[in-house]
Amino acid sequence: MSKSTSKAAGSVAASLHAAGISRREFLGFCATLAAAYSLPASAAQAIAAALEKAARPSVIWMSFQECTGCTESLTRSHTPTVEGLILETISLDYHHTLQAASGEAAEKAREQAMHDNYGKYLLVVDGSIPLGNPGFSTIAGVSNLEMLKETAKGAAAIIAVGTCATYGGLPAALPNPTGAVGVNQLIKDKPVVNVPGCPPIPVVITGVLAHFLTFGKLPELDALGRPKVFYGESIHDRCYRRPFYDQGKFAKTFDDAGARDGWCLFELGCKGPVTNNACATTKWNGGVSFPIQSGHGCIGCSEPNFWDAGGFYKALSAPAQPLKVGAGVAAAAAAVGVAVSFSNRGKKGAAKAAHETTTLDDLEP
Ligand code: FSX
Repeated sequence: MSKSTSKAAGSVAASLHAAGISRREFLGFCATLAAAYSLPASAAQAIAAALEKAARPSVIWMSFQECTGCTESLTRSHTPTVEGLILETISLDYHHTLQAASGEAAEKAREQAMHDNYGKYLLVVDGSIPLGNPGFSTIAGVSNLEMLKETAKGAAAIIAVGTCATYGGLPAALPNPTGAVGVNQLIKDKPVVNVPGCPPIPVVITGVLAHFLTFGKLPELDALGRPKVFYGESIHDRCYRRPFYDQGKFAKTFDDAGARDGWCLFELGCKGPVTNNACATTKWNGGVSFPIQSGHGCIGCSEPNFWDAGGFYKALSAPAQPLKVGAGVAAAAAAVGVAVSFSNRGKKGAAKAAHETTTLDDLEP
């Protein structure tokens, strides 16, 4: 957490310098950001210049009904990280889990940050808000709903982090005993960015913050309020096992020969085809791996109502028929692996035509 407790102070450049970040590392991050946002490579220099001049914005982070997985994801990924750098470049003025202050001192820090940065601070929320009873979840004796409304008033924008804050998440699983809802079901007069995932990918959270730092505005959102740059494609679209799906090669158990050879996990319940997220591209733990790469299907944790959308090990509707792929193509696909998964995006139309359309509605409750 930033040492600053009440005011956004200093520039991003000063903070990075103090953190011992080399120019080369910094430019590398800017190039990654430019690529993520589909900007030309030359934009990296402009991003670097903007970040170097940017004032550190005040960020107030509120945690409601959640498991702390979102904060764990962000802070325990790897150190030092670009994620960590971004945390160092903001003035994180309030965060229950990370701040040293407690009790009245903690609440005073929140009030001070709100007062000093009224209309300019970013509000990050993780966890859902219970509407069933104000006493279900409180902080310093204040209900989550009241605290959200009070803190949202002076926010420039709100970032809802995690599936709980975006759609209600696990606390909203049937029968939703606390009446849990997400932020954008309550706050209608402020821009709200949804960053779903249970938990979300660290670099996606920090990527949204970096976008705000760099461009002074929030990224382009899709119909569900998610940044298109990270949620624009399904995991299936970018999955390295995709060539095997297109060849109709599916693992039947988690330890059969197909599974060991990296065949598609669709029949074992993988929800990659109906889940929009960046796991297959940014991956986790510094780009080391992601669930499908470690042998488990995607559970669709960044989609609304994923917990009630059917069994994690129950397959989506099966392909009507495998794509007709010749032996030569199959051999090439096996040989070139990841590269083919990208080229296969061009076959998406054919794949769609040959397979039943699958949606979360296809899952039996
Ligand atoms: Fe929810 Fe996050 Fe899942 Fe947990 O804060 S998105 S239960 S990882 O912790 O809110």
